[in-house]
Amino acid sequence: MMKFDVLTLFPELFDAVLGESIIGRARQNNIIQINTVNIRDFSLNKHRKVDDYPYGGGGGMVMMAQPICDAYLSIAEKLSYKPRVVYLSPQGRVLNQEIVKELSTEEHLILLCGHYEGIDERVIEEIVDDEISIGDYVLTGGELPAMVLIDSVSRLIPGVLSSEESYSQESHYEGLLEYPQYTRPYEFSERKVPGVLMSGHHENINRWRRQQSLKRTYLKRPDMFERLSLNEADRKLLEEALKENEE
Ligand code: 21W
Repeated sequence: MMKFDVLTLFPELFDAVLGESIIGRARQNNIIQINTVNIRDFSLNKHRKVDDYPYGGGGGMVMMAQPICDAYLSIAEKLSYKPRVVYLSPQGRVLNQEIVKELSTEEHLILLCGHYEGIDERVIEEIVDDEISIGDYVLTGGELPAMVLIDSVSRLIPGVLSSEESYSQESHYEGLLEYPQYTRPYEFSERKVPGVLMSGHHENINRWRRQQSLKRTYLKRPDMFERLSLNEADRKLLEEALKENEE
């Protein structure tokens, strides 16, 4: 079973998102365990204060080292091994599927969520092994990024996805975008389902889907396309698709 412990000031946010659907089911089946630790419970202050003014002045507040480190120790002191501590931070390496895969090989992750103000740098020096961002835009805290990380890592844990659900694993893996999908009715708002999908000819269907994936990646995600090295067959498929586009 893979374990996640989350150090946060907002533990209530997690159950709302990670208690439902695929992740909720995986938790019920004991395939993953997600535990939140409220950093505020480790405040030594009678008002449960966990932040203070920054040395050197300037605006905002900084999360104090002591409550965070004590929250961490409340987990770590029970263990005979040292779990990897990931700090969700705008300064981290930007999360991608390769990093997700790497994290999914860990037995136990401790995720530290900071807040707008940021945390005392000595916490990072003392307990953090890895800093991860989810992209170059500004959020109000590390909670949503932690949930993104848990969701993306969990779906790679064997048993989390059903065999049908893991079927749709392949495409982003290979560095290609998904092909377009359709379900009933055959005609919606005067738009019909592509004929090949109605043909029952599975070789043609697979060829068409591959072609659509290549075309979409080329047109919508040139950055992803650049990293591909296409074989002869795929090059021909794409060329054919782009010709049709010109007509
Ligand atoms: C936003 C924290 C801005 C800190 C001087 C020094 C975690 C995040 C976050 C946040 C600041 C991630 C300051 C993508 C994100 C996160 C909140 C800057 C002010 N002044 N991935 N420090 N985007 N964001 N602190 O925002 O915690 S992963």
